[in-house]
Amino acid sequence: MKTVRRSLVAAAAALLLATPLLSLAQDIKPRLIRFGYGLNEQSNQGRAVRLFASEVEKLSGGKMKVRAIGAAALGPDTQMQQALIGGAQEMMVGSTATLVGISKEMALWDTPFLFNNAKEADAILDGPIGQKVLDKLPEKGLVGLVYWENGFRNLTNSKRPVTKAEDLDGIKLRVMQNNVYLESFKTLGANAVPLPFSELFSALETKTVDGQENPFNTILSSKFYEVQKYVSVTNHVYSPWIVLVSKKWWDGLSKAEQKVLLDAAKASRDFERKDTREEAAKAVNELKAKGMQVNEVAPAEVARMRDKLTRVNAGIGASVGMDLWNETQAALGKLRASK
Ligand code: TK8
Repeated sequence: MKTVRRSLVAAAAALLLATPLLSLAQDIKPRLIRFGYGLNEQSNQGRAVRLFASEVEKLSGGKMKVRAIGAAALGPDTQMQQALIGGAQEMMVGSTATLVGISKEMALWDTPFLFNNAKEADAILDGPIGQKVLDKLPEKGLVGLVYWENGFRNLTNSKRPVTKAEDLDGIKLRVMQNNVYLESFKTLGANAVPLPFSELFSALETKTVDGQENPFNTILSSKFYEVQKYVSVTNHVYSPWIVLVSKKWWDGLSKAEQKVLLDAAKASRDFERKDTREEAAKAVNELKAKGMQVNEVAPAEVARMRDKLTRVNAGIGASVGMDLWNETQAALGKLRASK
């Protein structure tokens, strides 16, 4: 009798424990997610995509699988965005800057010198303003889950150290396919040319362009040191990456499946930012060891660049809407005052 009772209790307990698993099993179907990205597998982007993939597998009990496809094998950012909108691809991560053609509010993140440090970037991107910008995506056929850190961008070129804006004169500089970047570098005096990232290495190698700008991590992982001599520490803009889902596909997922993706995306964001910051801190020395000549830009010269670039701010305000622009400035003012 005693054993019967004990086994009954055990069975009841097992049933209780299994209930959430049962509902999970029903709500989560086998899914294959094609996840594209632009950098190579050894990059911070590649590492974070792998973390995302393993989180998705874990949280879905092995049912949802991520097939990570890097090095722009599914095309540059803009092409993958279209594939997501059309439903031919499920997910991607890429720059917010290349998304402005689809969702103009993204241009907010192109504002030169918007953030003074990563803490400000995290607070704004993960707060109500970042969410407001993400909320504009569904009407365009995309769902934005989280922002990752691409990072503060710095200049490289094969001609000369850039210590002031005037040094950019005549330098053919690749920029992302984005008007704010194009205007910003024209304003500073460079001969700015938009090109997809996937074509950048060979453009630098063949001297189709003389220079480019990207965070230290990317300069290192994409081996730009093989084709560029000078790094100038300008930190001219903080650029985010954004994890995107095809809305067509997302709408067909259960709430439980959507939660798996969002939770995994948040875990990947936290991992990615930490990993990227650790790598960035070491990258300058590695770039020097690879033979690059690194120069700081004097604060007074950075301030002059900044002044020149305030001209592009009016255009950004107009395209993202003055309400959003003013709200962002106010939030930053508040953050800075609370220090
Ligand atoms: C990768 C790009 C890259 C960006 C660029 O697909 O294009 O320079 O910084 O990270 O989005």
